[in-house]
Amino acid sequence: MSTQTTATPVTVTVTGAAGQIGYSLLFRIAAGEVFGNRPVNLHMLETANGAKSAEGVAMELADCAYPLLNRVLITSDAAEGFKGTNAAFLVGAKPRQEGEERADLLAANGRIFGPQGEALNDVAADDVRVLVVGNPANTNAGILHAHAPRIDRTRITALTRLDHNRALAQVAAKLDVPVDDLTQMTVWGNHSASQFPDVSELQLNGEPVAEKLDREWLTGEFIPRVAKRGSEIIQVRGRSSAASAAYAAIDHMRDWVVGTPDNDWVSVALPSDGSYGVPEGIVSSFPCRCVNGEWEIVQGLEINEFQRERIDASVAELSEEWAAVKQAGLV
Ligand code: NAX
Repeated sequence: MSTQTTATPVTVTVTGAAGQIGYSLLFRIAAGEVFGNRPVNLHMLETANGAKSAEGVAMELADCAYPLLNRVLITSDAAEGFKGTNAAFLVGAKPRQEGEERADLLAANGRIFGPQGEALNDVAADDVRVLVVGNPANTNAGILHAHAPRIDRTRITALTRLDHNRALAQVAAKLDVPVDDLTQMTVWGNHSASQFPDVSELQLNGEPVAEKLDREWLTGEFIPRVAKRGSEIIQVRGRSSAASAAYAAIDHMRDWVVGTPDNDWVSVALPSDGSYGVPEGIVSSFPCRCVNGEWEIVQGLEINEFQRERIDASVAELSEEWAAVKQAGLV
């Protein structure tokens, strides 16, 4: 990296900055965990109600005296928050209320992500990288994509890295091996209970490992445990995953900036180009490599009947969400 590049500040926007994921995420971004030595201009985009709390977080950021933290902006105006942004973490979303239908949730989020997509389209930097964390993350990213035609398909992504990390951790514990020795995990589909964490291509120190994992454990424990881990955390912790979600978001964005290792890939949700039978435009999780700053879906993997069934089930759920969004006139 040249001195010039190192000295140019990167503008990072975090929506939902006053929330619990934001509270873990902002400090790590300011510490240089995503962009290395580049100074950071941090834009905290919150609702009017969340702005005061965001100010408190900004005070704590100041108190850390981060050498790389160049400037902090707090705003409720999307056009201001996304102005010149190089990396946008879209964490703020409308949570599901008790008794609320999924269609209502989709509609409420459509009203957030449509205008945010338009603002990103108008004012973000040309090289913007967008990561949607707020749920329903895949479909929110789809709404954003529909409202931001200037931004390339592969630059609008949703977070399934937490599911990917959870899957790696479960297998590492089962085999009693360091998590770092495992490569080529894949999560397909939606960031929801229908997701398919897939060990078919998983390797342990470069050797296939799927046959060491019995089918009963995979279908009876591993897949449901990873897919429902979010609910398990809520049950035990009393609140939803926050630090692990922030950590995964950092992983996702850092890999996008520095690239993935040659012998590995990660799980990324992005608008489909038709790969693996996922209808074009549906935002699904795929195995992806980052090459020269661009996500590429890993091609040529053989998909057996067991995998096909599970990928199709999750993609069917995504297609239903997308149909509901269209029916509500949100795209
Ligand atoms: P919190 O409720 O703690 O924080 C959300 C924040 O977003 C609040 O401060 C709120 O004021 C703000 N907000 C709401 N609408 C906004 C808007 N239009 N513009 C800017 N800010 C807005 O939630 P938190 O625990 O931080 O979770 C945030 C989102 O992440 C939720 O939608 C949650 O479901 C989702 N998650 C996604 C995960 C993933 O892997 N994709 C895992 C963790 C998490 O469940």
